[in-house]
Amino acid sequence: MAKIEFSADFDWGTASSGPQSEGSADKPHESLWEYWYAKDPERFYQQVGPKITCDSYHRYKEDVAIMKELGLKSFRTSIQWSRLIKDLETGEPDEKAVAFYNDYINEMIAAGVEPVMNLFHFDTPIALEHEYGGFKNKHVAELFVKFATTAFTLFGDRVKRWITFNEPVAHAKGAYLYDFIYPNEVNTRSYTQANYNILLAHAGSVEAYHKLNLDGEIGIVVDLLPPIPRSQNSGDLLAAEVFDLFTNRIFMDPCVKGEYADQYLELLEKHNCNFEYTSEELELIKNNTVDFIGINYYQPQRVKAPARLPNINDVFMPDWYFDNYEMPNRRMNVHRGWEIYPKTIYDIAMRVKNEYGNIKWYVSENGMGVHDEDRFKDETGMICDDYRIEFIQEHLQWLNKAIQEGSNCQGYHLWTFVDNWSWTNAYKNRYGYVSLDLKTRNRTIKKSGYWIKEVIANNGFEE
Ligand code: BGP
Repeated sequence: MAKIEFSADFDWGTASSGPQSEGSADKPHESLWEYWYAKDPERFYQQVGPKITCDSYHRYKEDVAIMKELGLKSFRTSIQWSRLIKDLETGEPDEKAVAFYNDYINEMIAAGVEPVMNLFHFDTPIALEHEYGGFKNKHVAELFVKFATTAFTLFGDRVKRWITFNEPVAHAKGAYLYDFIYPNEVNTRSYTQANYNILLAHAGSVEAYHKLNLDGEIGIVVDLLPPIPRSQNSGDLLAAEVFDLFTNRIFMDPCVKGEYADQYLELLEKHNCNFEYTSEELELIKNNTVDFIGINYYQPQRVKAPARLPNINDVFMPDWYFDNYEMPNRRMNVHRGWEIYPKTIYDIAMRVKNEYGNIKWYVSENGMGVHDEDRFKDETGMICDDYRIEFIQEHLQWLNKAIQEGSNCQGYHLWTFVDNWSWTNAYKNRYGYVSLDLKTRNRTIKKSGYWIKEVIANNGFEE
């Protein structure tokens, strides 16, 4: 047996988000999710919405105590725009929210858990979606920078790691391209413009943060997914290239290198779906690259050339160029319907090293969602999630290999800490090191929680 060893300062943590863990108590505004659930509960698993979630708004002290017990070094959650900001136009904060986030952050710091604060986890205040069309409108990007500046000013003396957006592409895809997030539009122009405006909001926030001269760093979390083509045929290779442009390089290139890939801009031009921009905005993007990157990884993206060629009258969609490839005999997590393929985490790590200047990065999400985990309880009531331990172990082995080969990866955050509410899937898939009882909202550490405690204490594990 060989030891898979990580450095003593490797950042072992977990990730969640405000809208999935806090609950709605005391919020001055409704988020997109609260509004959408009230309007259309049928779209949510078992018709369960975000009103209570983990109730961390009231129970965060219990969460932090368990983090401390497990030895977890950091925790990413998000500050909800719709909670922190009372006046969305000026960025003036809500007093109750300021007190809550102050206490939450102070509690983490006192427990030796570094707070990693994200500013957007798919949760636009609904008023901004209705009034302006959300991120399709540049004014919303300006309002986001005001919100971010308020957060930096209030908490930047203690929060040393900031994230502007979590998976911006996923949000824009869901809301404006593929109809899985309210307002459920299907429009490639809306998609490219929203992505661009989010990039402006991001770059403006990076600029604002750096101007404040605080002692800390700022980055973004993306789901960088190197696509795996079905074959080396030209159609399959083109599928992979275009997928890569529209989902990975669309944020990685401007956020790390300061500009879009030419191929991406050429494709938009060719299909007449370019976004509106100015040269000053492009300067802002160029001058405000990130200090680090967070990368979420769950499953690989296999692609193939599309089966059907578009009709000349069709409106352009990026997937004119690619279809998902469901490779026969893939190893699956049947609960979530996602493939399990740990090697991709190594490919991601080496891509960051080779194509993105070996920028500092960390695994900001990775995890395994499973149904009905109560089935796996032992006589003490602990959920024995050996499948999760195996899943994490395999990913860590590949990650460790990449670190040995020079990739600048600084940490690993599991999705998630306590089982939380997951958008339209509500509580269907459980991901945590800690389980959540939906009746009492009580927390119980799972076997994987005790396992990671050992890993952290030993800086690794035996293979
Ligand atoms: C990521 C999101 C998280 C979380 C996770 C698990 O993409 O950043 O918010 O939800 O996926 O996915 P799901 O909840 O859909 O099972």
